[in-house]
Amino acid sequence: MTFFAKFDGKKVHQFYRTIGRKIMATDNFISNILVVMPMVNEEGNIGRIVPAVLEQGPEFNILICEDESTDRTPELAEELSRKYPDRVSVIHGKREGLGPAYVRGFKWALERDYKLIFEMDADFSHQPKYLRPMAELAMTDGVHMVVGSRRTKGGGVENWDWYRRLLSWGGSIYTRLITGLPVKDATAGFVVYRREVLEHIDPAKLSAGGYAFQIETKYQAWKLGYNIREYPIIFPDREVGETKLTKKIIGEAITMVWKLRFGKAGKISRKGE
Ligand SMILES: Nc1nc2c(ncn2[C@@H]2O[C@H](COP(=O)(O)OP(=O)(O)O)[C@@H](O)[C@H]2O)c(=O)[nH]1
Ligand SMILES: [Mg+2]
Repeated sequence: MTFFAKFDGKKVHQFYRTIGRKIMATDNFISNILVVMPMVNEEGNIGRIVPAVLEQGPEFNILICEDESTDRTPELAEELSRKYPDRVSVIHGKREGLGPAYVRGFKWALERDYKLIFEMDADFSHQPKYLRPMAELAMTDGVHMVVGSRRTKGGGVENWDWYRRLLSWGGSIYTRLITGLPVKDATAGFVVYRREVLEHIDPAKLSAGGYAFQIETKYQAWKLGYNIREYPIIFPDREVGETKLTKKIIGEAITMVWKLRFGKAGKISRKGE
């Protein structure tokens, strides 16, 4: 690494981009997929979303990351893992936000032999029917990460009020303008990574609790030179249960992009280098 560090940032990224395409992303078999699904108070969704994901094919497995729910989610999750012992696992943690829940989930995934790792919400906004096409795209040559995108041709949102639309639209444009991240749906949370991407993302630099976490992971992957593609998805609003989006989470995202652009958080190198 010291050798490449002599180049300026741009060349380092270009170098990774080139090797990324040529060496690291040429294995095209779909196998062993883990869908990491964070949940707090999802008793109205958990019983339907888990089988709906498993139905997409025998390659799909689920890790439920449950944090301090006050409804029946923890018991229902345990029940499902007993019902599908080889395919559904559960970990419970402190309720610190989506970011820390995913960091725990990714660590769990990397300790095991999964080739593709998904991030997916439990509330059916991320529709299970997209899992397979996104996995297939992620396994094509030269692609490392696929973002289920509301802002690429063919994608969109359903049943959103003007406030959520404006927030999502403004958030994406703002993020791209300040950070330069070449992803149209910068705050998207339906994402699949090839395992090597997560192996090289530094969890110590993922500080955010909410949406900003989505920006941080995409930013790191891009800076490391991984090739990110967007797959169009239709994103209906949740029908059951309540959103956990708060003003605090929005505020965190607004300041995060500046930290990525100008602060230490944005100085990205491979983990341990
Ligand atoms: N484990 C865990 N899951 C969370 C936390 N906050 C939100 N979630 C889950 O993350 C997903 C997205 O949250 P949601 O409330 O739907 O956010 P929205 O889609 O932006 O309104 C859902 O599956 C939630 O249950 C948290 O602190 N810990
Ligand atoms: Mg949601």
